[in-house]
Amino acid sequence: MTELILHHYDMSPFAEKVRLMLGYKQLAWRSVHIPPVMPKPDVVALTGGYRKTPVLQVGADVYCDTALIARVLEHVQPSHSLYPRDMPLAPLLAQWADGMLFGAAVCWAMQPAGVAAIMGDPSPEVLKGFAADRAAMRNVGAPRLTLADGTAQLKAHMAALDAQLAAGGPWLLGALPSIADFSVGHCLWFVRLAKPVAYLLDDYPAIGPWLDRLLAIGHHQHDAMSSTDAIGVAAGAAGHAPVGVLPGLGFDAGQAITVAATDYGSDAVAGTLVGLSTESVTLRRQDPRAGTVHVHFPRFGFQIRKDIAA
Ligand SMILES: N[C@@H](CCC(=O)N[C@@H](CS)C(=O)NCC(=O)O)C(=O)O
Repeated sequence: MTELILHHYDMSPFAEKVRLMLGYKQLAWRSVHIPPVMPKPDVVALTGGYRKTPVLQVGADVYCDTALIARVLEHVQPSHSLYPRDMPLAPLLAQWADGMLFGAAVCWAMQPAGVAAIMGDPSPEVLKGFAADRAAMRNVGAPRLTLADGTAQLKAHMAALDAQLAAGGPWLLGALPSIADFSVGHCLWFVRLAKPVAYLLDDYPAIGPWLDRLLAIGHHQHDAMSSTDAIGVAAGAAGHAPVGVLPGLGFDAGQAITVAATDYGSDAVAGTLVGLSTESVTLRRQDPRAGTVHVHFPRFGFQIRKDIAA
């Protein structure tokens, strides 16, 4: 099998979600470190404009968003399933965590003392650049969560998660880990990383041991790769993962389309539609360095539009 190449950076919570899923499935991977802020020319060469972290590359197939990356890992290694049969709501709980819980956890963790711990005492210039980058990523008109909003929401979420674990366990939905554990876990990993404000976790006694258990899974075996080499892997790939456009979903194979996230970081990626289902959408695009790339997105949380400019 072609190698799994993860484009990520250390302090990214969503990257930690994928690193832990790779660990759980005992899959070896290549690690490409990417910048945490724009510009990211080597990421964009592969994705066509999507800039969020992480991205999974398999040859000339590029998978955006951890909800889809989780499905790919499940396909590559079905054992240690992220979707146990008796936990059908696990992906929906994961979606909630990746949106609502993540927003509240980041709001709490990114207080000044937390930022200093997470980013290693950044200079005022670095901090200013980071804040400007994240502000530019917010969709026009989307209100920013205040600390008061985020704190109240995080505490309410934590109380519910703590009660759920106390009532059952050892994992969120029962005897086995599921995608929900990894989605909740990366958010609380980030709160822990913000050491001076991580005390919030202490008020929820069932959370600490569960988070210890999850993080003990680790990241399995991984070797560094340069972003230039990763682009070379795409350019040299023999083909792409099979995809097809299902009928009745509003679009036809071969159409010029754009795909963009609907929450934030909504840079549109343009290309030709080659894959569509209720779960995912795939477009084909050409890049001068990466060659013909298939870029895949989940259907949930993304908008497809006919590209009238094409
Ligand atoms: N829904 C996305 C969210 C990814 C996300 O928001 N990642 C953050 C880092 S944890 C990000 O992209 N930040 C801006 C950046 O890295 O450029 C996913 O599941 O992958």
